[in-house]
Amino acid sequence: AEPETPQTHIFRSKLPDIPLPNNLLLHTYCFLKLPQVSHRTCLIAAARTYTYAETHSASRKVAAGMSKLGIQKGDAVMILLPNSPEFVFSFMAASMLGAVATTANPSYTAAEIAKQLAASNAKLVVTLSENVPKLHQQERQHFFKVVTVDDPPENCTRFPEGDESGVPEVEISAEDAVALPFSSGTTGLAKGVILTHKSLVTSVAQQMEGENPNMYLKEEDVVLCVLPLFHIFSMHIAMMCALRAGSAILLIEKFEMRKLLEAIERQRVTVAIVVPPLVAALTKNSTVEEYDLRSIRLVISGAAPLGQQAEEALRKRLPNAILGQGYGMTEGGPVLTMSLGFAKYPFPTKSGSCGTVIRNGELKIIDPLTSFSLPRNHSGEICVRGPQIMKGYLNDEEATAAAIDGDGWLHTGDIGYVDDDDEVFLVDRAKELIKFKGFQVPPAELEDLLMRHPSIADAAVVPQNDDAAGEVPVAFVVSFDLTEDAVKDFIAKQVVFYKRLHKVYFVDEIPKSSTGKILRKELRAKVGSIIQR
Ligand code: 4UV
Repeated sequence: AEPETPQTHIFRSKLPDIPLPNNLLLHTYCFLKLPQVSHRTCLIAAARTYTYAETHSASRKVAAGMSKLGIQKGDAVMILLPNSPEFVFSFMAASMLGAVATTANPSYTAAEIAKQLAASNAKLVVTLSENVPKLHQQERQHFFKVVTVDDPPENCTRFPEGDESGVPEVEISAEDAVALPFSSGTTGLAKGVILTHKSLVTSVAQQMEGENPNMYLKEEDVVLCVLPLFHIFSMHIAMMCALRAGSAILLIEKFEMRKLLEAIERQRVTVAIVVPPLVAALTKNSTVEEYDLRSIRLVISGAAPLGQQAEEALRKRLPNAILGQGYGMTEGGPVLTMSLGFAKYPFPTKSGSCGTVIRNGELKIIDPLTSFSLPRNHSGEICVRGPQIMKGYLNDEEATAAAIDGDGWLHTGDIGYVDDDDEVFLVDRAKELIKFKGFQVPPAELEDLLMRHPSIADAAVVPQNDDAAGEVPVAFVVSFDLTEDAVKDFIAKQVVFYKRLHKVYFVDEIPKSSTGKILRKELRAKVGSIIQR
């Protein structure tokens, strides 16, 4: 790496640094406003709403119940739930016990869940009864308990609720892990990302604190939580930031356009957290015109590139809303840059920008070949540093060292530049990762599955551009006797819907470098996949 000198080009927020309350524990910090907002609405779900006092108390009861089930400091608890009050209670309960919440997609297949259960060594799974069969099919690699938030099937217990006085006194350090989402990062299989109390409190504080908060949420706000809470984008803004602000959180369990629009209108949503395909749906779907969406004042898009057309179309549809992007990465704790258009005293921003680096953080752009930092308006790999980034990958020192260099910079694998106004623009993704509607699809995972097929000699998976999903995975396969459908079915049986292959190209060989690395750029060029613009 480049030795840091005064010539190193380091970019910072336009907002001044602030003292960070990152000695606090995550649950304490998220409920910091409890005395002022105890009677205000906190969670709005289909079945009922919860005030802040009720949410806090329910989280404590669940903590007491989990403790009774044997959960202790350092234990991992898998939350395998759709957006629901119980997701929030379980997450906060784990934090209160010094335990670690590992969140997973309830639509995962049994095999996908088994991998994360084993890697995280989870001692407890909180889920719905409909998911229980997926937990038992697999040969268990270790012992874990299962609780369901609905009527429990045989051999399971009901979602634990103890007496609030049963929350044990635990000594927890801000440096202890509190969340363990999984991400493949720049390469390889999904890995547990260790996020500590300190990293998450820092990241929320970078948005919410200061005289001019970067993302200004108010107690009167109703924040739309339709993106799944198991993914870091929703978990961070729709749960943690919204709680810290004392806003109401509208929990949508399942995306259905009409129901969503009805809910936005009825609950008078003011802040919408979205991914680009949802922006596209909101602009293209004519049913939208039947609803009054004028309550929305902020639209925050993230997790995948937002096309200029979609952005402009949404501006037309919601002329009173401020529209902008956040750019995050699970390993980044998660926010790397955020639109300053969301600030209490907003700055002007440009269309297509992903925002400006978070305050109390540093960003540099490095030349991918030389690693030297680049000045404004030059594209290179985005690197970010600050107390918010992950502690590392669970049980994987090598991958951690590859992601965070000796000077503490997290290498994102994203290519972009910083313009004259400190705004960050993404132009490409150099890493392997494929994003289907913002969901992670790690090519290495699909390649690993393909290679297990006895008739597949070699395989490579790359993204192909797709109007609806942004990107979809497609495979190059070396095989003499398989059909495209056979390969597609083989994968479809083993993975969640968004990891399914959309196309299989049969080839004589997979292009590789002299060191045996798949030449992904070459394959991406073949399918015409250029990330954006
Ligand atoms: O690890 P991950 O799945 O993480 C995310 C997180 C997005 C967040 C989180 C918190 C926020 O406050 C917020 O605004 C956004 O997606 O995937 C990380 C990769 O997704 C791509 C980029 O390649 C990251 O390395 N990505 C994330 N945001 C954007 C994006 C964006 N705004 N535009 C283009 N690509």
